[in-house]
Amino acid sequence: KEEYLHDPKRPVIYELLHVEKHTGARLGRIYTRHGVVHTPMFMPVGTQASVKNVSPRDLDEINAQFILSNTYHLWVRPGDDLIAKAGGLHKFMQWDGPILTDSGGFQVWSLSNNNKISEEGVDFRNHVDGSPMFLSPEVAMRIQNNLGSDVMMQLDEAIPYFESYDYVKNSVERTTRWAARAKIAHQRPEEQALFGIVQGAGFKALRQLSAEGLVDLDLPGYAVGGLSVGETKEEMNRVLDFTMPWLPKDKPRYLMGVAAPDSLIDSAIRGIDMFDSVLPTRIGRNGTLMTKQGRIVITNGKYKDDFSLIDEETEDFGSQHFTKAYLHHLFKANELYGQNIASVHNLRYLLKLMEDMRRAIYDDNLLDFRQDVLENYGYNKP
Ligand code: PRF
Repeated sequence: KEEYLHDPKRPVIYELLHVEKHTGARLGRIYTRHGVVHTPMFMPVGTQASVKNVSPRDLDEINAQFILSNTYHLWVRPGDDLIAKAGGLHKFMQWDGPILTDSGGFQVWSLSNNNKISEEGVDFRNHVDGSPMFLSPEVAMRIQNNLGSDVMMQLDEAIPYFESYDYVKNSVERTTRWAARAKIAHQRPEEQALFGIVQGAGFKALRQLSAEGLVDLDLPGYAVGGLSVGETKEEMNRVLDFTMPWLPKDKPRYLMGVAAPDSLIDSAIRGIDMFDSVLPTRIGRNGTLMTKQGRIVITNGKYKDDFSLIDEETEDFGSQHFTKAYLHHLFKANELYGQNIASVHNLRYLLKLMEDMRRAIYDDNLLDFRQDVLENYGYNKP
């Protein structure tokens, strides 16, 4: 079916095509003003309006569909006004596919100093020049309206997983009030979709409270936040098991900050449609490659004279043209091109994993696919 779903009042439309027979995995499409994407899908991260070491042309070549960028970083530098003046983030960075921007809720906690949270918002000092800044649900919306992203995230408090019940409850209630304020502050609800973020750490009742509060706001999509922050994989699966039933079936669901191959599959099985993580580009620029046979650390001495291709099974340009010995040399000699080769390779590995996963959902054999990926990637091996 080729027809383009369009509704002038809704910037993002989710179309559910198929639910896998033996799991809850969903095959779907998300229609945005910058194109249609197939789900479940993975978004490469371009924190500062650049996917590190990867050009928009590389992204096209490896079939990246959707990328993520960061409100916090672009606000601190170069400033959302400057990007608005440039004609918006798509034009500024020359990526004309869909862009999702995270709200800053997570980055303020992980990067800045002297954070103080109140009902109004968060006071902090930024990580570039230490100057004081104040981020509120309204400010996060103004910035993202200026950036012009297709999907904007509400400002949330990303709570450490092991906080007390009382702390998490107060925080979740505040995050829901912040979502309501974000919805009111939104300047362009017909052009940019605002997603809510479900928090609640490992508490079943609080995940429910969070999801119900956000679903009442009738937002165009929902994320699950506060996971992949140090809890075990079993805990993450358990939280998804009791959180997903509260989310509407006709809206996209996004698990923030996850890219381990087993977690991508196990979360898709529980009904997640969207993922992002810096993992592939971060480990890539440090010389680690993701392959079907598991991780390769290319700086290891055993690759010094290994003249086999980087990865025969992944179709990015570098993997198909260069030898492991060559890439080993580039990293040893600090040649920056090596970082591009490894980052593009890792992204293509993950995008291919998602393509294969979509095929497995369509064919109703996702559990076999899971087994195959896990065994080959090296999970549960001694
Ligand atoms: N909230 C926001 N961004 C995030 C997270 C979150 O909880 C996470 C958690 N893994 C990653 N990025 N706003």
